[in-house]
Amino acid sequence: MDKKSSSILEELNNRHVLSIVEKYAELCKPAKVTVLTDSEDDTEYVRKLALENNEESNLALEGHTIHFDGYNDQGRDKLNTKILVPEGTVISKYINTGERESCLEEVHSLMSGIMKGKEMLVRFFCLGPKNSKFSISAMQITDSAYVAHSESILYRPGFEQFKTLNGSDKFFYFVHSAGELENNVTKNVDKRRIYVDMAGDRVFTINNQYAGNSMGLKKLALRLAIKKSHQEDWLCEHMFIMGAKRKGRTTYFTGAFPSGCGKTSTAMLPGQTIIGDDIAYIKLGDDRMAYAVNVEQGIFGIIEDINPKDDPMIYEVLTTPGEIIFSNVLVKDNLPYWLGMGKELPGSGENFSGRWYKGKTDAKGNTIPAAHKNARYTIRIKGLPNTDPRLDDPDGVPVSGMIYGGRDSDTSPPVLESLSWPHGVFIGSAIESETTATTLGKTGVRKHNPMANLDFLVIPFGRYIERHLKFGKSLETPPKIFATNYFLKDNGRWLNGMLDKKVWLMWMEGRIHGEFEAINTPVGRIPKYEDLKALFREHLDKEYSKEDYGQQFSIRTDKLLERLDRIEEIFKEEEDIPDEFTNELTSQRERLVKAKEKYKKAVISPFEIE
Ligand code: SPV
Ligand code: MN
Repeated sequence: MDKKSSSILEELNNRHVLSIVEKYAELCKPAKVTVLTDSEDDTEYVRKLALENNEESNLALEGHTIHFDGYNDQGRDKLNTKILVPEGTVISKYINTGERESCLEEVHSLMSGIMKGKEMLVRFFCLGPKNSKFSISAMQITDSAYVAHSESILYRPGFEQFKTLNGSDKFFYFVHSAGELENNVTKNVDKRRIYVDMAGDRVFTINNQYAGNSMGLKKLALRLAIKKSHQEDWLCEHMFIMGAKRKGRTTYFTGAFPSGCGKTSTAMLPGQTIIGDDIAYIKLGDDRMAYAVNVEQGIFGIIEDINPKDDPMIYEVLTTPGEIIFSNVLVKDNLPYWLGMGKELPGSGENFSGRWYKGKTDAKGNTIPAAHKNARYTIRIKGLPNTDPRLDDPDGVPVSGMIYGGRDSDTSPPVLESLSWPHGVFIGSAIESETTATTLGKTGVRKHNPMANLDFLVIPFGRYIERHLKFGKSLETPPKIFATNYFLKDNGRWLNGMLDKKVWLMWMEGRIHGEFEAINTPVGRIPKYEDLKALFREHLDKEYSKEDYGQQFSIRTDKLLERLDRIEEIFKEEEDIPDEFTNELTSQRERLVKAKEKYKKAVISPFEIE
């Protein structure tokens, strides 16, 4: 460690920070340790280092760089992500755990000398806005300048805030190493480990580069924060935060969608404002309303299908100079290309498989696409044309609506409103989605994903649900809870256009302000045809037919009952599920069965419902 770094550390006057840095420098044996502050010079240092290391390369437009992750490191590794717990502890069948002592021993032994010849970077961040009761301090140790660079785009600087800790150990920390590299990507993916140490408020993550695995502040901190939220009675959610604009007012929504279900594109809908697209801390305000802050200040978004027609704003940003890290796209003549960008891709170039040409196959004989389905872009929110002015508000924004978005082709209507907060909690807990490429493994399998937070839960379902139920009760006016499904199909054909979600959002906004009537169905309240027709005309200049409405908003009782059976099966195996929740499930079933009898058919048209 050079003099400058030592004196930066001294400035913090925190023996916990000091001993962690010393411990991991000694264990990982980097050639050099560099400690960084919030200064622009230090940020620039990291940017340059990523280029010098070849973790990133410059693209044609000013500020654009490309980073590749290894061929087998293109999504979150669920199998090797473990929550460390004392021996004999089972959190849930769905939560992967490891015995704490032996896992710590294992990961520490794998970390021995892992940074040989590399530079260890130490950075400080603030999860949430600065000077806010929401926020959590976090220290990142990494040997990847790409990780450090991504974090300076995605997170608020926190060195100054660390000083205000006054020497306490109230912070999260993350130790990451990409491990040995081959052609600039992690070589030993078989030794990939992501161990979340709840008791130590820390995570060790090694032999990976994909940001969902490597970046401590994103999904790793989310897990630690969920534990904290349960100790302190608030909600820590896998949710976007956005401002819906209508009639000159701004109404704030949060939304939880499993990966690849339209979360970022909802948060970035044209004409609305964005606060965050991924993680929200939600607390009770002094006025007994729910308030939310974005934990992040940037977007690590899926780039597939971003094109001028469906996502005009992000497309514009991605094709304009400015600080952007592209990952796992196709690069040809220093320009990035991705799937679904609305133009023909070149037949060759460089991608996540190295030199790529059309028809190239991998070791297993599978055809390698031009760009990965989980290719991403990393940008700052500030500077986007639709940034909400309250992005950094330390008090957060009042939440009037919460949206749970699933992905199914044949069960749920495009939008519905829950009957109450507990019914909404039930709806959120029952989200299902077909798997996408954001995690490793097969795609297209229907998976249950409560509150889109399953991958990050570190406490039993029952307690998590109970927390939501209680939180609603503590509020004077709980947010209205809605469910969306953008993925209905008929014979393989999508029933909705990409931008139809704007109409659903406007309807939800209006419901919050008591402006539209709704139809009560067994599963919740749905829009009336005339209201949607007018909204389609006003916002998309589109004729919305009665036939489309009838098909989209039919109540498919059999399909809905099948889903209830699946959900019940899952929750039956969980301990301490609150009665209130079980009652919601039972009454939902009763309502569906009754409706089926009353209308004497399985699929009930919204025009028939009284
Ligand atoms: C998600 O998959 O939910 C993401 C990207 O937001 S990742 O960083 O991989 O979690
Ligand atoms: Mn996410």
